[in-house]
Amino acid sequence: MALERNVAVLIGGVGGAKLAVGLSQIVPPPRLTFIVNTGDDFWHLGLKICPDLDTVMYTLAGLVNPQSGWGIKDDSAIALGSLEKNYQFEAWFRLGDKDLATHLLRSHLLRGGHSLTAATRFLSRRLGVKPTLLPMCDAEVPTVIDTVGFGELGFQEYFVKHRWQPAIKSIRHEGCEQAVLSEPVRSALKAADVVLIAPSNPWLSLAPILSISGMRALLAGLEAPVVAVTPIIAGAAVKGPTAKIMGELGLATTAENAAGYYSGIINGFVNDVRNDTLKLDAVCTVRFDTLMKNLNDKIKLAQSTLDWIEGWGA
Ligand code: FO1
Repeated sequence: MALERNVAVLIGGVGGAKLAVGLSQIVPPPRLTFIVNTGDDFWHLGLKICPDLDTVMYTLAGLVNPQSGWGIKDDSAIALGSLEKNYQFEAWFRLGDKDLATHLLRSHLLRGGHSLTAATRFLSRRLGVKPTLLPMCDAEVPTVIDTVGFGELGFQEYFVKHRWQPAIKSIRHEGCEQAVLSEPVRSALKAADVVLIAPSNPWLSLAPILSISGMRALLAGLEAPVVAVTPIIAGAAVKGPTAKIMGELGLATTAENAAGYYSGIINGFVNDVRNDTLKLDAVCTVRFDTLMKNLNDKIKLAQSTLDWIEGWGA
């Protein structure tokens, strides 16, 4: 039945991209839209870098570096090496040569007056990505992290330069009140039969999407089910700083606390079989194996989730 439904997915980077692969195998491309976090974006060396958009794009194009989960596989770093060797430039943000081509072209398109939505469509289509990829909005809404010891840091300074080690005091999304939902994002959500929230970091990857003015209200007002997949398995995150951040925010690392973050938005939550059973107010829950180690796991989780939601109407 999944084949007959429009599916829109709110998604961050590496963790979410695994579910994206599963969904892309079972939902026809015209029915599948990914609304991607751009809070991690920044201008670096004069280039616009959109890490989560690129991670989802490269993953769906079959180009992603399987070791890191970001960047392009078998890439070289000749340009970066030259910056370091010839110019003593501190290249803390690793940009491969093939990856640089994406940033060059995107920056060129943006400087030529195209929106990020249009530039993303151009790049993803050229790489053969069939589902629709949309940035969460066209305005820049950079995530700024107030830390203990280092003050406010831009997202990539916090995440890459400081290897997400500084403790977080608070997180803000600069310009989120002025940013508006793009028409393609609004239409994709309104046309969706199911909205999924990928198992990305709620505080770093999903919060920027939810911060755009009008987004929470739109989601809360949808008739379609809105279902999140747990980013927490057996008291830990599969990868990255989710558990550490929950601790810094005074939250125990439980699926219940992750689900609580989406309260008022979701009416379904896919928990993991390794977690305790949850009872959430006004939210249907189910437990599946959400650990996606291979392609089969990714397809299975995507299929089970859509089948489970389909069963609600039965
Ligand atoms: N992550 C790192 O840990 N180190 C890097 O040097 C790095 C470079 C990089 C370049 C392009 C790109 O699209 C992503 C890159 N990432 C890097 C990953 C990325 O910054 C983070 O994983 C996300 O922002 C968090 O979702």
